[in-house]
Amino acid sequence: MLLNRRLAKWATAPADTACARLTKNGKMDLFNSRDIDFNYLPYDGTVNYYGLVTSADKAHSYLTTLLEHIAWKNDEARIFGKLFITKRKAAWYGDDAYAYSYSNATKQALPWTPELIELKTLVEERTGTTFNSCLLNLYHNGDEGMAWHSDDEASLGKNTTIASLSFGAERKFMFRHKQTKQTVSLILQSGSLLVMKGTTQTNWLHSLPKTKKVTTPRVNLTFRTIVV
Ligand SMILES: O=C(O)CCC(=O)C(=O)O
Ligand SMILES: [Mn+2]
Repeated sequence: MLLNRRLAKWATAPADTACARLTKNGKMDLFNSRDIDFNYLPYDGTVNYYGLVTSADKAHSYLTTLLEHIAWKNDEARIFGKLFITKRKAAWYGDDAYAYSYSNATKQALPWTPELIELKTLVEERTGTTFNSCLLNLYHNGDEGMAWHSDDEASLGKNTTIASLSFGAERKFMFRHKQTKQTVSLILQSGSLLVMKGTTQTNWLHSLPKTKKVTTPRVNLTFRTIVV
């Protein structure tokens, strides 16, 4: 039943169509266009997938620059009093030295790098939303992923909008409703943008499943707004 519903969802998801359009500054934009208003969640939240927002060449060069210039650190999480060090690496940047706490650990935001400012501007132009911080994750290969969680920390406020940009290996991304347990999956391409908003974080968990099929790195940036 769940599988059928999921397949039905895929069947109704809009396909990419190649086209040219003019951007705000008058440049021709040759990337794929899709119905960015399509909601991948059936209820209780909104997830829009914008498809590719950079060319493949640019996505590759952002991956290389971010791998080199970001202050990557292994994440620490305290679960039932026991300290776990993740294989995945993370970094936290923002307008101010915001403190961000999750999994019983606190991070102090670093000042934006030039490429992060560039990407923040791109994401803000595409989404029409402003952000003041960004959490970056580096998955070296498919052995690394992220467990089910929602980004519902008090510091993000209620009904927060999170914009997620991906570079590198294509990975499956999943949502699971907290009550009904219904799942929705999509593939995040290199250079793509996904937006989670409305009541998504209240009602749905999300995860990046591990996979033996992926042997190359992926960097993900989630632009966020800290409100307190
Ligand atoms: O890597 C991803 O696509 C998701 C990362 C994520 O969910 C998070 O940083 O909270
Ligand atoms: Mn998350």
